[in-house]
Amino acid sequence: MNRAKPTLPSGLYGITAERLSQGRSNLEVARAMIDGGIKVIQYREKRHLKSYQSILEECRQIRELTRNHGVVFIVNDFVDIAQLVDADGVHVGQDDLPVEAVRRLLGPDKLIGLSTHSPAQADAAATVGADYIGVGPIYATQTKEDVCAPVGLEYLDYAVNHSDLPFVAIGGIKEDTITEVTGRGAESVCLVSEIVGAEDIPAMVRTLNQSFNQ
Ligand code: 3NM
Repeated sequence: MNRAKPTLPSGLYGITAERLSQGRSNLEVARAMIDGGIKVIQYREKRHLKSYQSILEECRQIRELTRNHGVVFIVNDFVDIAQLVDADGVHVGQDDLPVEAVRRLLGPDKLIGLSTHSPAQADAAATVGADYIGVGPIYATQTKEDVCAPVGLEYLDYAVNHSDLPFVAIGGIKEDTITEVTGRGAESVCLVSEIVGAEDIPAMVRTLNQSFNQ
């Protein structure tokens, strides 16, 4: 088994969000995203919405699926679950466990992503040892409960020109706006509700992925 540290794949970055998934399970959504050709999936659920045991079981199944398809698997926030299922990495927010602490738990060979919302946070992320950053929210979003006001395309421009780390643009991006984001130089883009809520997820992923070639 290849245990080398993965890098952030370019292209679309998928995140689970069961309450927006039109009755489909996270596993079904993950499978559909992979059918569409997605190369990285983050498991993201709030703990109060399901038991920790069922979160572990879902992550175990998605880990197996992603491994079988060579897809990078990241767990949002739950470092213990990421370790238990041997995920490729963990994504944390500014108020979650600090990156240094997550690194101590995961070791050097796992990916650590950090959400950032300003140029200062982007600059700090490299010094604390994050492997990649989230840059957002680019536009207004209802998907993340406690997120700050949109940072707009200005922060994206900063990341394109100055980020020392690979980054994924996120927040309120839709099918009709993704080219504004890719056109400015974002090589990795995350759309949550637009993908998990799509009637035909593989078709949506294929359509969105074409934006990177325009
Ligand atoms: N993180 P949608 S915005 C999970 O800005 C997440 O850090 C954000 O969902 C950030 O594509 C966000 O449905 C939700 O707007 C993005």
